[in-house]
Amino acid sequence: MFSQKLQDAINAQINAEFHSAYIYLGMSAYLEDMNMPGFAHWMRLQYEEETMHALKLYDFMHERGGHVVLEPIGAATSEYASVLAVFEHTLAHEKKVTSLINALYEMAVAENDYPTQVLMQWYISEQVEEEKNASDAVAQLQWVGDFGPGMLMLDREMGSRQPEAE
Ligand code: OFO
Repeated sequence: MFSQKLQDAINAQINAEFHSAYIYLGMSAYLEDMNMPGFAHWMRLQYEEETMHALKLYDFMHERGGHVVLEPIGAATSEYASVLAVFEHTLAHEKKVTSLINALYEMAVAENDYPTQVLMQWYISEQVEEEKNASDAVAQLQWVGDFGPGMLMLDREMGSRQPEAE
C-alpha cells in the first residue's frame, strides 16, 4: 500500500528537485555573466541532472499508482558574490537536500514501503556524489583564489564535464 503520507512527501521532493534545478540554472546564469563558460556549462549540467532527479520520482509515482501534485517552484537568484560563493551555496544546499532524502528514506522504512526504500537508496548514493562534487569545487576554488590565473585552467576543466549516464 502506497500511503498518502508517503505520496505527499514524494511530491514535496519532486518540488525540491525542481527547485534545485532552478537554483543551479540561476547559478549558471551568474557564471555566464562572469564570463566563466566552463563553470556555467558545469552548472547547466547540474540543472539538467536535478531535472532528471525530479522526473525519476515523478515516474515512480506513476509506476506505483500514486497521484502527482505539482506545486509552484520557488524563485532562484542569479546574483552571487563570487564563483567561490556559488559553490559554497551549492554545498550547503546539497547538505539540506541530503537531509530531505534521509527523512524520506526513514519514512519509507517506518511504513515498510520496500519499493520506496530501494528508490531512496539510489538518491542516498547520489547525494554522496553531489556533496563530494561541491566540496571538491570549493576546495579547488579556495586554492586558486577568485581572480588567480588558475581560474582559467579550472574553468576549462569544469567545461569538460559530460552529462551523466543514468
Ligand atoms: Fe537532486 O541532488 Fe542535488 O539537489
